[in-house]
Amino acid sequence: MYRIGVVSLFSELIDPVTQHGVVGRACERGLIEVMHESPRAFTSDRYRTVDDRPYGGGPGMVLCYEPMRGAIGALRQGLPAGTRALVLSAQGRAFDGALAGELARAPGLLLVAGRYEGLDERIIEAEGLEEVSVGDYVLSGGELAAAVVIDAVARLLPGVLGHEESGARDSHMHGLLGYPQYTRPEIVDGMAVPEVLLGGNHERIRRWRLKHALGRTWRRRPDLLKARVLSDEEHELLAEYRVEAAAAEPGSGIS
Ligand code: 9D3
Repeated sequence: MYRIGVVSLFSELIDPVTQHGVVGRACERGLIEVMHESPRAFTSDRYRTVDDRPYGGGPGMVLCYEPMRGAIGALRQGLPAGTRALVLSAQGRAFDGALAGELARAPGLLLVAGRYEGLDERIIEAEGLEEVSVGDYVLSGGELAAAVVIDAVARLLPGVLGHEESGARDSHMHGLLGYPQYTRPEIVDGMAVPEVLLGGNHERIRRWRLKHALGRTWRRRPDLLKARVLSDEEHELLAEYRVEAAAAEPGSGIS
């Protein structure tokens, strides 16, 4: 059982990922347990105050140290030794597949989601929280980012994906964007499905899909392609894609 603890003020924003689809089933089957604690439960004043004004002035509010310490401490009780402890933060290192893999290999995971302008820096230090961001855009808090991390990590845990969805199937597509997908009807609004996908030639289909996965990655995410070694076949298929793309380009002389 992989245990995940989440500290947040708005657990309703994280629940959907644990209640539906692949991760929902993994929770039902007891492969994953997600526990939640609110810093609000670790306040003692009559207004249950969790935030206060930033020292030094400026806009917004900061989450107070003590309620966060209480919520983190309570969750740590139920998490195994060696649990990775993250705070979702716009200032963090970028979350990616490699980090998802590391987290899936850890014995457990603690996720702290901030709100307002963030946490008192001392809780990050004292708890040894690793700061992780899910992208270069501004969110209203860490909850949706925590949901992203839970979903990406859960998919990598043993038994969570059936062999139908398992990554092993597309191992040759590793590090590439997905290829185009089609389903019935065969023609819709005058648009046909690529002919190769209709025949049963699995080798031709495999090469077509690999070519288009390479082509899309080359066009949209050249950074991913640079980070990946291409096989001889992949070089050949990408060259083919580029020739065909150039021929299809307006101004290529082909009407
Ligand atoms: C506009 C406020 N910013 C001042 C420069 C700082 C800031 C504070 C709090 C920016 C974002 C947030 C709330 N965001 C998150 O908690 C967050 C986040 C994000 O905004 N983008 C990408 N990943 C993440 S993970 C957590």
